[in-house]
Amino acid sequence: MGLSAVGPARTWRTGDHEISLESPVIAGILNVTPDSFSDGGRFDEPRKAIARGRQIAEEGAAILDIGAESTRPGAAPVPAAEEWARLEPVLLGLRDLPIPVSVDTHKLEVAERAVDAGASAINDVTALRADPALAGLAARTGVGLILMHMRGTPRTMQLDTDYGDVAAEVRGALAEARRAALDAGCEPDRIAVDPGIGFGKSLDGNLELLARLDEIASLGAPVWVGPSRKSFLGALLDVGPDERVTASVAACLAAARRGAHVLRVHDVREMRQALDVEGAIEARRPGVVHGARPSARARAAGGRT
Ligand code: HH2
Repeated sequence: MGLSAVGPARTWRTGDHEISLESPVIAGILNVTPDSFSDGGRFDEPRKAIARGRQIAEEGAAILDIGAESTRPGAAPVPAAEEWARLEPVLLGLRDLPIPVSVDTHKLEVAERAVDAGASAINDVTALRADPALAGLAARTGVGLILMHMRGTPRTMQLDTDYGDVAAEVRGALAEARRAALDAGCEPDRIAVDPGIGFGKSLDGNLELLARLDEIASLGAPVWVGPSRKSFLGALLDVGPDERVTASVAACLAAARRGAHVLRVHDVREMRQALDVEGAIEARRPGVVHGARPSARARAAGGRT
């Protein structure tokens, strides 16, 4: 099976943007935190964060996902004022970015300010458990909403990672959260779901969720997935976060084959190259009319590079 999205969702609307999901797209991660598990402290100066945000767009991401509070296992919560102080200069500095910006927050106050400052989507890792009013904000403003599954909070989530049937349980919880967003008035094609790789799951649970992603995609919503550099890859390969780039790309390709539409990654350039190669191969399968999105370089060189 190739990498054309297998889930029924075909577009995801976020604010004024409409993103085609005919083939998988990339959400590039920008953490403006001192303590994120992979890029903590690298972009916590606004100037550096703005430069990295622009680079992420140039490298081929369809969305920029900015976070100002780490959600790594055991992370301490950040007060809203502090979270907003980290986000504001970066959002304002990236107002003219050609791609939509999502903000990774579960706090209504931060989300409202982010939308006022130009964010097109809210990425809620609590799937409305922290503040159900986020759904009302998304409905009123038309921003996209990402509902991610997590058990408990970042402080407690790894204490209990046993599930009877992990894919069925996560699917059920996401279906419920999506229903709540619809009831609050959100339009169906603005609500994405995400199984929350690494959020209250064991190594086996993460692998099973990725293997059974088509069951999440059968909800009919755009599916985000974020295995990038996470510790289950380290557990498989016994390597630290900086050495998990190839593993992250492999996990994302496997997820895309099973219906993931939006791949949330730190390493945008590497992911883009992998998708471009897969897409070029896929386009040459007999009977496939869509799929290949030639790279910018190939387009500029008339496909002769
Ligand atoms: N993972 C992280 C944070 N936000 N959002 C979605 N939708 N899906 C994810 O898998 C996801 C997420 C954790 O990764 P990262 O942002 O790199 O680290 P940290 O939380 O330490 O800043």
